Amino acid sequence: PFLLTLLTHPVFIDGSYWTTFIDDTPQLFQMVSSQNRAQKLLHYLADLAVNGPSIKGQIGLPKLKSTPSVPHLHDAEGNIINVVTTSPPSGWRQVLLEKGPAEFARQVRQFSGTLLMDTTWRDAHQSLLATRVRTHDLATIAPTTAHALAGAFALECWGGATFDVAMRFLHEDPWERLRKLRTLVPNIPFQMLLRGANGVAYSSLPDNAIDHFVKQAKDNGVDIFRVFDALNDLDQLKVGVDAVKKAGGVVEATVCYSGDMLQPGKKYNLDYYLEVVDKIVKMGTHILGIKDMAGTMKPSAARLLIGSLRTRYPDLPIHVHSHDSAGTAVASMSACALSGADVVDVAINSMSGLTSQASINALLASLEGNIDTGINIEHARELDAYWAEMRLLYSCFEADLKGPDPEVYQHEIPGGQLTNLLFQAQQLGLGEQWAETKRAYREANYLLGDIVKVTPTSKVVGDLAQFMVSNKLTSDDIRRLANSLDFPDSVMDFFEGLIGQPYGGFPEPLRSDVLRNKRRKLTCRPGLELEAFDLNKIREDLQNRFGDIDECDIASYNMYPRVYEDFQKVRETYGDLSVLPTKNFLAPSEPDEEIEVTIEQGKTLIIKLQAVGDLNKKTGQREVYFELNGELRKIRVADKT
Ligand code: 3PY
Ligand code: ZN
Repeated sequence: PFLLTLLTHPVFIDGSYWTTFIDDTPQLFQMVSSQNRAQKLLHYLADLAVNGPSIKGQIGLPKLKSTPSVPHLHDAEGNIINVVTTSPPSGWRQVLLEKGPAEFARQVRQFSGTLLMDTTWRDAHQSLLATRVRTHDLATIAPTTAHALAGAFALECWGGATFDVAMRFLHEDPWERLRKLRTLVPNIPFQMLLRGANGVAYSSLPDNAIDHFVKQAKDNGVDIFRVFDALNDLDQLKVGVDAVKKAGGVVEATVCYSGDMLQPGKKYNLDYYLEVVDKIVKMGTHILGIKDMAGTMKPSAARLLIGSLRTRYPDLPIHVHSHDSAGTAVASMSACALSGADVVDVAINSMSGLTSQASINALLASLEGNIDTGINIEHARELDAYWAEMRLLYSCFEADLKGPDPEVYQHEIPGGQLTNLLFQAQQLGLGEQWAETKRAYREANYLLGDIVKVTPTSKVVGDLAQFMVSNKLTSDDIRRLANSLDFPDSVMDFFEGLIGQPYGGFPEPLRSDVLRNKRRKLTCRPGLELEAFDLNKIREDLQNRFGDIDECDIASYNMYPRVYEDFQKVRETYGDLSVLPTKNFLAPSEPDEEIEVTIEQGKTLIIKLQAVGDLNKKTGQREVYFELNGELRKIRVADKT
């Protein structure tokens, strides 16, 4: 019918289409492109109907069968706030936009209470749901969040693993996510997690690629950059810090907190942290970040560390991050707030606890009467109804973790990795080996010299632990046989120095035995050895291969060349999948279920799966029948089951 419309259009008949057709009748070309987009989406839905879920790491189907509903917020009189037609109250972002990073940081320090950062859109789902929360679900709750958390210091919504996972598994453009959320949340600063000289990748990139990436992040909506290095290697950290300074962002240079500093003989003790922070302050930062990625900062350690830093640096804003793996995050964040921290991290209740952050309402309850946070307690509670349903929608990515892990003070596995390793053990049916994996992780850490563990060093320790478990090797075996074993690549990279220099140096003779004559021993930061990327050439290559690309595509390609190429291929085949409701992205639709898909503002498709045809034994294909806006469509897909 569409072709017919086109050919019988008057401009075709009178021949004037040569010169003015596109200009005069853009609606027809929009029709071509939306028909095309609809067709591609039907292909995805047909494939899902025939072959079932294909998202890696997905086990089974979502527990929620409907679309989560958006809760209402109420004002002090009990009236519903219309979050779409009412602008959200102005927030800390307005201070930042009007006054700039330095004055923003000064005012954060001057705030009489303790501010909160909500991690629900990044670390919470990275830690609990394998980073699988999609833009669709973030955008749906964004206008409500802009109202409910208007007083928050920031929303952590980007960086860390979200960048890789968005493209690799969700087939979404992380930059589009950032821009979309930015337009919906004009009042709360956005924070991202930047892995220093690695950007959002797992190893060093040339410095010019980091500068280019950070500039795009800033220009597309990130305000505050939490920059860390996985070994607290300050040369590595400085690459990220300098990039943020150049881009004009708020710098939150961060020291990673490792293990329980109160245990006697710990390598990472108060003196260590004070020394690192002194150097970070000299480097220059708007805000100091303390990042407790395994949740091993006990309340008493929090009092000692934050109290000491507060005394030493009365004017420096301090922002603390932790995980609830040991079950103490609320107590620890509360101790930080009472010891003078300016900002602490929390997550919306249904996305908090376990390996995620402290629950926002639990922390608000603990601080009540003592410390102001600028957050409306009722609004935070009302917002939770959405995430309670959302958690069920993503249930197929959850590890079956039942409660706090008191062993975290021994194994020190970071939050996100803990659930990841447990999930893997459960899927392999090796649940009973879980205790052994944790023991091996602890041993692997000490073999490597008791290193700071967070992406990417946590992968080194995890890989060595799994290598030990699967080959039944003890620490003594590793030391004894090091010069004849084939270690995982990540372990080789670590010992070569490709991840940076650990505090106290590499363990010897293990390093020499592992490396033998296979790898060098780097003594400088790896980025110094990398040749700068030729961004003009990359731009030209990508344009030739993929057509319409922008600076953000270049930045994506620089971080993850293979993942970006695959992402482009999926886009070519299925179009923009981020528009599909999550239930229909993850699970085959029910017969006659009506799927409403808004492919652009004002353009909504109503799709109904009608039937899946019999297998054609000759072609190995099935025909899948849909109704698309009332018209019958037939899609043929290969049956791969
Ligand atoms: C990451 O690097 O992705 C982290 O979340 C570290 O905590
Ligand atoms: Zn974290």
